[in-house]
Amino acid sequence: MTTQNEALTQWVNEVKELTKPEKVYWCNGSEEEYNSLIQEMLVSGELLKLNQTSYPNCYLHRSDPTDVARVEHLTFICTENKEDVGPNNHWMAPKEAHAKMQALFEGCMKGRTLYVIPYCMGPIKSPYARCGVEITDSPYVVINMYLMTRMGKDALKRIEREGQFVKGLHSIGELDPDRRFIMHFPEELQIQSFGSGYGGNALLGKKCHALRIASWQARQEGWLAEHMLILEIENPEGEKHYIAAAFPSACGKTNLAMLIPPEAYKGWKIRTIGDDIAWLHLDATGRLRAINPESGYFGVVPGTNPKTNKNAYVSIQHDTIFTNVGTTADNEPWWEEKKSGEPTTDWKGNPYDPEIGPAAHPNSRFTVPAKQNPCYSPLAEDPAGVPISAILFGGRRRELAPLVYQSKDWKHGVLIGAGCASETTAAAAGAVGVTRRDPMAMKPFCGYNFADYWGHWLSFDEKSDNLPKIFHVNWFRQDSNDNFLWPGFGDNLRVLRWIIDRCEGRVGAKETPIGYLPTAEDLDTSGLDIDAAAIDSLLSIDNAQWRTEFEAIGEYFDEYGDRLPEDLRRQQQKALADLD
Ligand code: SAT
Ligand code: MN
Repeated sequence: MTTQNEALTQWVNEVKELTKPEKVYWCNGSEEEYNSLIQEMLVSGELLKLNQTSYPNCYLHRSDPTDVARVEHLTFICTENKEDVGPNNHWMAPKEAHAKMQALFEGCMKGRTLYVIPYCMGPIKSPYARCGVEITDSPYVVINMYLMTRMGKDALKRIEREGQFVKGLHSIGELDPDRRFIMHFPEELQIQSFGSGYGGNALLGKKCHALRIASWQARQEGWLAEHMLILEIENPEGEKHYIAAAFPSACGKTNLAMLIPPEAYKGWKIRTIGDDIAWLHLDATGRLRAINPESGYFGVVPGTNPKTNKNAYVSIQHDTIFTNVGTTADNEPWWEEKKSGEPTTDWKGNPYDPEIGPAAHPNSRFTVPAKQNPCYSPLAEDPAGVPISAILFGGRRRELAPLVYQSKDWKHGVLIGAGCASETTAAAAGAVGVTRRDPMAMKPFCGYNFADYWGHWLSFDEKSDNLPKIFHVNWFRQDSNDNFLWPGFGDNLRVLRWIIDRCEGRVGAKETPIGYLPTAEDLDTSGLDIDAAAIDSLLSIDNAQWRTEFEAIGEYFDEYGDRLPEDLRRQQQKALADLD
């Protein structure tokens, strides 16, 4: 396969000159191609066969132990003007970044195959979908891109028709943490990633393209590229709603998107449109419509079991790539909280010893085609996307944030999103469990200055009077003994029910200084083993704590100086005044 597109041909030739691969291979995206890459990787040892009787077509990849998560401190946005990336990003001048990357890429593919992967983010016929081409020397990247994106022939055809595509250049280099950079050039629609083979650092269609570059384009073109799951909720009467929810990495987006209704909710159905990224566009009626740019899930493995997420558990019984899990004596994949089997080997390939650490890395992942999900919604293929009724923001907060509250209006909702904070997780290298600001769950992913981003969000208020309602949820409240107050998982449907009832104006709420909260009667807790005191903590607010919070949010906004939208500052000051 080659191409009619001159810009693409020229770029591939330039990269070939620079990186000096032994071979160049154009991916067509066929199943045969996928299977033959798997065979090659089994021979080279990059993949290990798992038990083919109990886990047919499942394979294990062990990363370099120093390369198991995103590296935010090595991720840069490179624009002419430093102010354009804001204090929320690391910046490097494009010239300097190009020189640095040029030196790293020089000859880096000697003896290796250069793979050209044309891909499409979003349903191939969707006007909202966007294409890119990733060049990589990692067959692991190719097989993951096959599962996560629409890649190959059809994507290339679309690129040839449209002429425009995002250029992503990736090499695993020597996997040296000191020679590792993830660079984004939004003004040139380019991504360059060197020195990591791991997920978000290497599968360039995902965070690099579909969030960092796309968020930049979305601002220019009037849409939104967000770190959100998309789910369909159908009540027993057959009424359907679509909800988009932004939570940081490893905070339960996949679990919520695949929720199984509890016993008491017979007749309710949840279907998944997406579990990580949403692209949102206003339609002719002023509704926000969402597509999922991805076609697979790259989900956190530990904690997945038939109780917490049966749909994910079932999805990963076959045709799945596991990265950095442990294994059992009969070579099945094993992870913490799997609730069956015993590990014998850990994620590094050493004999399992609980004294040394967990069997599976806390950020170990499965890669699986979305269609293997028993509750996959065929609407994930709809070129027009789905109309969103409610947007949820949230994160992990052991204190402060109640179970759920609704914003007073759109602009107040933008304040709620912008003020979000969450405890850090193993999805990124660095300390875990530290509370940090993570506006709209986009701290690691917004490709430009958050001040401009919030301004962009605020601007939708003028563009439509048919926007989704905005809510904040927190499944992670704990008591003083570190016990979770809310059961979570399937029972989160009780909260979603209140949310859609609010959208339809058929359930009550009490007005508080931070927004609308359900009363104990408004939220269905029937049949739950939860005492009145816990419900009270989940559904009430402490004014003094919230005053401290909004002061802290104000200080955080100060970092954005003059660029902070006045409207957002007004919202923050009003929120503070409302608490007096
Ligand atoms: O590695 S990824 O960035 O794809 C996973 C995540 O952090 O959300
Ligand atoms: Mn994510």
